Amino acid sequence: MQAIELNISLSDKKIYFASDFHLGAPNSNESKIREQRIIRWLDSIANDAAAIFLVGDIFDFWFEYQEVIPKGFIPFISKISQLRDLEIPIYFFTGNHDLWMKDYFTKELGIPVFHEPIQLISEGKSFLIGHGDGLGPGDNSYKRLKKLFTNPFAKWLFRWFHPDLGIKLAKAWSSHSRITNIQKDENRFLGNDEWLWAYAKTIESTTHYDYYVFGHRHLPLELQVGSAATYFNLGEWVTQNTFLQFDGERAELIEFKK
Ligand SMILES: [Mn+2]
Repeated sequence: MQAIELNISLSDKKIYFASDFHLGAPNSNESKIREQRIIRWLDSIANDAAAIFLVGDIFDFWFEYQEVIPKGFIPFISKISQLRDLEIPIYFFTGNHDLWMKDYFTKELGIPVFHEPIQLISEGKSFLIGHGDGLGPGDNSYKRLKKLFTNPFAKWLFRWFHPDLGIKLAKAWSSHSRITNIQKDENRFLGNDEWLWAYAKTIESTTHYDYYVFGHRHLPLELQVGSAATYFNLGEWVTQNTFLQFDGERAELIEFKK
């Protein structure tokens, strides 16, 4: 596990976390409405954001070719660029939908892109932050798929499809995934079958973190891990619009309502 220590101190500022925007899904019109909501959220936190962590599945599909990136998302990327101009640190994580992100945002906007969970220390509190795909028990069909998705030969092969074809294929695949057709019963708390909660408990048995922050599950969760730690799931922005804020003392899941 990659562990990077980011020392961010807070005075009257906050650290913000959100994930699973799935920009681009399920279609351009619905995505654009969501994109504007995300921009309103980013505007609302710009004044007091010490850092913003976007914890994976930002895009429903993203692939960086040598010279080409997918079309779209100009309003979102422009807003992110404005926040970087204000010198707000922004960190991207890849999720299972945008794991082919490379260094485009790093080179253009100075945004680190993490492919694995990282450690964050702020105001004496420790965080383990990651998208969460493939962690913990279960998620076996995805774990098999991830082997293919990250296989160098498969990526090389995909890259040589014309992007119009490759992206079309990818969008067709992505439309089968659960975010675009959220079922009510997928939004139930699964108790001991919550894989990321189980993962957090396993880590906590050897290494203590105050907060475990994951996405991927698409269900906002705040669960105790042992006696001294908390697992937060960030939810998603198709129907729930939830984010986590940390003010130096407490971490709180909040629904964005504007
Ligand atoms: Mn997702």
